[in-house]
Amino acid sequence: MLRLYTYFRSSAAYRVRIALALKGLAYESVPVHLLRGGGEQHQQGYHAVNPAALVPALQDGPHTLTQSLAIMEYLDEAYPATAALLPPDALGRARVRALALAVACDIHPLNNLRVLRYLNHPLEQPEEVRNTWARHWMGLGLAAMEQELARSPHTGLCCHGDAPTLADCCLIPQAFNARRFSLDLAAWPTVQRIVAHCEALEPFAAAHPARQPDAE
Ligand SMILES: N[C@@H](CCC(=O)N[C@@H](CS)C(=O)NCC(=O)O)C(=O)O
Repeated sequence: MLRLYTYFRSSAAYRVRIALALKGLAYESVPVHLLRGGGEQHQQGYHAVNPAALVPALQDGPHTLTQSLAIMEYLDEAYPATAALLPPDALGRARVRALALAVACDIHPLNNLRVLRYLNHPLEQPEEVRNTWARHWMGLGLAAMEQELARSPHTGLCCHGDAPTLADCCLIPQAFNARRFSLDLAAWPTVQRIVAHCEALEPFAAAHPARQPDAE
């Protein structure tokens, strides 16, 4: 049995929820509320699951996995009978990983909850500065992704070809975050087109924050 420690609005958990849905894998959701009572991710019980105090974490039987990209690649390798999240060729896999990492390493960490909170306290930056920071780093990263997606013949209905890959698992949650910070995706038409296409697919819709058992 797969068990996912998740928070409805966490974009890193959202990535894994999409991957699980694309692969048709059933799982139990264990919500970890990132805000309530100072954040359940900081409680000892959760530290035993993930010492980094971050979601997601995935348990597969006795094994606990962390880091959304490592989890998604594990699912792809451990459950090969269902939809592949990486292309069959080495160059294709490198491109998909590069797009996924552009989100997971270059965009998302600068806008994570604990980073934005640190701007508020102890750095004492007002809400407005914090939001400008978030929009700046998201915009810079999405602009770079737009250029890569628009120029490559490998871009299809999805980031790489017409079937969803790890890159789409990362891009769609990041687009959700961008909208939360009032960034208009129209500035990046290829990104916007791919996001619209994927969001209309049932596995992506099922993984959406609003459809989660802990949604508020
Ligand atoms: N690199 C990690 C990032 C995980 C991460 O940053 N998760 C966020 C939610 S999207 C979190 O748990 N934040 C809690 C906090 O900032 O205290 C991954 O891809 O799994």
